[in-house]
Amino acid sequence: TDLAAFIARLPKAELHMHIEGSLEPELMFALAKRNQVAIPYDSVEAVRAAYSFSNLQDFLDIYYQGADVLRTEEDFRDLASAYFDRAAADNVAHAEIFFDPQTHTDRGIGFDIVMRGLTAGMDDAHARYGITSRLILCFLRHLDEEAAFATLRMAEPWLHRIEAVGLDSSEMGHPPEKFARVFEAAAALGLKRVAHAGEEGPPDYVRQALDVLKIDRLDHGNRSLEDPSLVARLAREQMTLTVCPLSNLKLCVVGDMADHPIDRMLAEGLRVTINSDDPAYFGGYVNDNFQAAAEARGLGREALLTLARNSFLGAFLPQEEIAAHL
Ligand code: ES4
Ligand code: ZN
Repeated sequence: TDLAAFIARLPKAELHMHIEGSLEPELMFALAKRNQVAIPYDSVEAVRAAYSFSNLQDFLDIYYQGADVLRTEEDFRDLASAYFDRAAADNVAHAEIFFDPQTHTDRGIGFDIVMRGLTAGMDDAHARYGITSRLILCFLRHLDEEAAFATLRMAEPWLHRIEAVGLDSSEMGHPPEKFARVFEAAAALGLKRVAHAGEEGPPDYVRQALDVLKIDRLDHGNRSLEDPSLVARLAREQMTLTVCPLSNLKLCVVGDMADHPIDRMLAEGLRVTINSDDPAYFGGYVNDNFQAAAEARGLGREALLTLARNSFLGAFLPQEEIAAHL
């Protein structure tokens, strides 16, 4: 249709995408074979059939298991390259990619293996497609502060290739303040800061992310809408929210796409963006997320253009590079 063509042609930045969540079942099978790793599925169809979740934790259990096929530098490079092929097809000009080093180092895969593979894929994508990208190192919030500090120490030789730190995994019971000192140390190393907050957690977790972690960008943030004074603050500060419509549907953050608050967020003056989160698990890449939200909420070209412009305004790029995309 007309709108689908408009979405496809819009240049966009993707600001919320977990690289381990872009592992498609076909690549999972290929890597399982290459590395002789057993997986608990006998077909690509069986893998897809297992992707039925009713909350964040159900998803995370399957997602961490899928990542077990990632073993070598080549695996991480292939994973990143597969994502960038899809991103290029969706007219993504810039991507800021989350990775979860603890998911790998806790299995005995070296931090350097992960970094060498992912950065090789990023450099290939720049050469092939002109896509620029950055890495955001996420701490797993269900693990403790000391484990996060150990991960930050492993990152120190790689700071020239890491733009920011983030916080992901199980939100409930793991408030942002648990990582206050880690984020303070990351800031002292010159890293920007983001955090998942208000996906399942309450508005108070969003306030903690702002006030204690001093975040530069808010991942999800949906439940901020329950607190009018918080919404007013996010709008006043022009905080970028990285919203993920298909993720919200699959993880039951919204009951139906028809109830997604994306247009309400725009109407409140929030700087919202649309992103794919874990595209291999949630049923689509960034254009699919634009399309699903646009159809369900009747977004027109003006709203879609605002969402795409917001993605560049919220990017961790120098002002002149941002201006060149607007
Ligand atoms: C995630 Cl959707 C989501 N939330 C929290 N942590 C995550 N890790 C990967 N996807
Ligand atoms: Zn996420």
